Amino acid sequence: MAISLSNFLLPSILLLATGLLSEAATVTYDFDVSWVHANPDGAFVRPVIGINGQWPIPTITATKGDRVIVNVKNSLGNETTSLHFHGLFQNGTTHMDGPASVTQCGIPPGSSFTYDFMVEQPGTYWYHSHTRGQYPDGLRGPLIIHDPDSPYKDQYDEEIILTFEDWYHDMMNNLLAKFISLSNPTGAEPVPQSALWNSTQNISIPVQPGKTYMFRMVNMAAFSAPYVWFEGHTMRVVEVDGIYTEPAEANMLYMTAAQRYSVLITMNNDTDSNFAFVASMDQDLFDQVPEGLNPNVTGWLVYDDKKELPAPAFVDEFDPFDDYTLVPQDGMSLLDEVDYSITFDMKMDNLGDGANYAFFNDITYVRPKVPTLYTALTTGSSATNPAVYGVNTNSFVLNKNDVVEIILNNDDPGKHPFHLHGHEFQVAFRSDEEAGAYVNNVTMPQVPMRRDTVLVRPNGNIVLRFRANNPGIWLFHCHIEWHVASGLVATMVEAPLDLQQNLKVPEDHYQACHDGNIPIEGNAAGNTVDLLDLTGANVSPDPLPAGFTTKGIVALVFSCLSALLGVAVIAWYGAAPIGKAQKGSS
Ligand SMILES: *[C@@H]1O[C@H](CO)[C@@H](O)[C@H](O)[C@H]1NC(C)=O
Ligand SMILES: *[C@@H]1O[C@H](CO)[C@@H](O)[C@H](O)[C@H]1NC(C)=O
Ligand SMILES: *[C@@H]1O[C@H](CO)[C@@H](O)[C@H](O)[C@H]1NC(C)=O
Ligand SMILES: *[C@@H]1O[C@H](CO)[C@@H](O)[C@H](O)[C@H]1NC(C)=O
Ligand SMILES: *[C@@H]1O[C@H](CO)[C@@H](O)[C@H](O)[C@H]1NC(C)=O
Ligand SMILES: *[C@@H]1O[C@H](CO)[C@@H](O)[C@H](O)[C@H]1NC(C)=O
Ligand SMILES: *[C@@H]1O[C@H](CO)[C@@H](O)[C@H](O)[C@H]1NC(C)=O
Ligand SMILES: [Cu+2]
Repeated sequence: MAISLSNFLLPSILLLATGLLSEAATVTYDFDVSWVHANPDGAFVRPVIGINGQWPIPTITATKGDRVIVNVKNSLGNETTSLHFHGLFQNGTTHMDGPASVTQCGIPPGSSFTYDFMVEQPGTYWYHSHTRGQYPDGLRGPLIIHDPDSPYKDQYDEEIILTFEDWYHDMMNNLLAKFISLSNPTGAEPVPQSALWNSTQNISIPVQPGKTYMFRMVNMAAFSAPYVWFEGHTMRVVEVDGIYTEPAEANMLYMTAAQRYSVLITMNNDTDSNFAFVASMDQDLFDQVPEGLNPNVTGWLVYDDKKELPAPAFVDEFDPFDDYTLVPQDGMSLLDEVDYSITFDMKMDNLGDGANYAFFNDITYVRPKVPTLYTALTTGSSATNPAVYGVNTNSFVLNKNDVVEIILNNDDPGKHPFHLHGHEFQVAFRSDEEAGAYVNNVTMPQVPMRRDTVLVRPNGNIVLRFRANNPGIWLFHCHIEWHVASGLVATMVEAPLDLQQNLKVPEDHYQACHDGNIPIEGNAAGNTVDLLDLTGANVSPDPLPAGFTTKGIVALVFSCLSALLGVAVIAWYGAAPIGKAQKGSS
């Protein structure tokens, strides 16, 4: 057990003695993760990842101040797994954050692993697999932290959880293999077959006239961002990503993958009709819209179950609420003295294997041999040198309590939702699309919106700020699962020496590494002697051979398909050895 009983009881008793402890409880979940079958869109039965034989998987619920324990047994048989509790700071427990190869080893089939942490943040969260490309196969569910002191608790009668998902008929493993391959040089992402509300379609929510409901909406999609609206009703936004906001009226929201909104909706006073609510997937994200795709999923607010469920009216123009205008209810002002500024220029491009990858500053993420946290814990004073984590983890070392700024220039015509683990950030600036790189002459809001996942617009930029007040290893990444797989990930190594002093990793975490044959000491390559020798580290494929361009690859692939240029293909393979060869790097 991570926290020994006496360690845990002592502070509790102290709190009790000072009369501060009201009802802090320990909430325990036993999760046996295994394959089950499901058909959420009514069109196709497929294997999905369930918990305790069930799918959809359970909601994790706790109250602010509780301790949460999740005992995971991996019964998948053929895949490793891990769980991330999206949006929770894991303050003091970075080893419970979940990303495999970052803060833990993936849990191999047959192994068990305990997550054990305190929840101090009220709000709407979710949990999902953080092992390569796995959550869209079904391992994703809501996580709700109740707040006895909510500023809005007197303003609604009931709360309703509403999750959005995009749904693929094929399994992620197959889709990933096709996505990152020579035959997909443009990096076109697989398009889902359907959209779901609450892991199904056509849901009815019985409502009572005059009552106010708080809808906790979570976008658990792999890729998609829906426009969301309730016909005949107005939403009042009161929480984004766990941050209470000043109430803001909205008729339509745009929710990127991983974002959450709590909205208050007051029902009409009569029961004359029922009302549709709709999520319509933003088709700008799709390179090619397959014929027959229905991007919409509908549900109904049902005032009278004897009356019809009306089809939603078509909306011709999407004009969603701009989250950049939200004001946190606590009034926290802009962090205006920046200690450390990081600029990320992000782009998508091909590497020598012909596949398409995503880059921050020309680096595409490749997971290290040793989980980054274990490198931080075992490299002594060298832990403050980003080199020990390996080039392809794209690591940045942050000093404790510095104000950190991330400037992200999106040199790509796509929209991307960026997420930082371990923190919420201020969105100090967000440009319009096509604004190009950030220029330091803008006016920033005095009280900026805070959240943990934010959209950057096509060829636009964002500026995010946070205080490095949470020692740990925290990923910064695009929350489109395809782009995680193609490398749009960087690593924040926050106060590593502090971790060496204070963090105790429980034995079952190392056991998972042992079971999976993964080294737990030394630099990213597992070298415990010469910490700056990264020979053998995992690295990305070589760059394209000189003279090849994306266009060239497209032409080449087209030629392959028409089977005319077999000779050129052989030359191609000869010119560029395929695969993530493990070779020395500095
Ligand atoms: C929801 O309703 C639509 C329209 O009637 C139908 O095509 C679809 O199959 C339904 N979905 C499910 C899961 O039953
Ligand atoms: C793992 O097992 C599931 C369920 O039997 C199967 O559908 C899936 O294809 C398997 N995955 C791999 C990578 O073999
Ligand atoms: C949606 O699913 C959650 C659990 O995931 C459940 O608590 C909630 O009641 C469902 N909402 C509706 C409207 O059915
Ligand atoms: C419902 O009735 C209440 C009380 O009379 C009133 O304040 C409210 O505006 C009405 N709501 C609507 C949507 O008409
Ligand atoms: C989905 O909804 C949008 C917005 O109302 C509409 O324009 C579109 O035609 C709908 N698509 C389908 C297949 O119903
Ligand atoms: C900021 O600088 C850019 C590029 O130099 C310029 O186009 C823009 O007008 C400037 N904006 C303001 C508010 O000065
Ligand atoms: C983490 O806890 C420390 C000590 O209580 C506190 O100073 C810091 O603000 C917390 N960080 C976050 C992100 O909540
Ligand atoms: Cu992305």
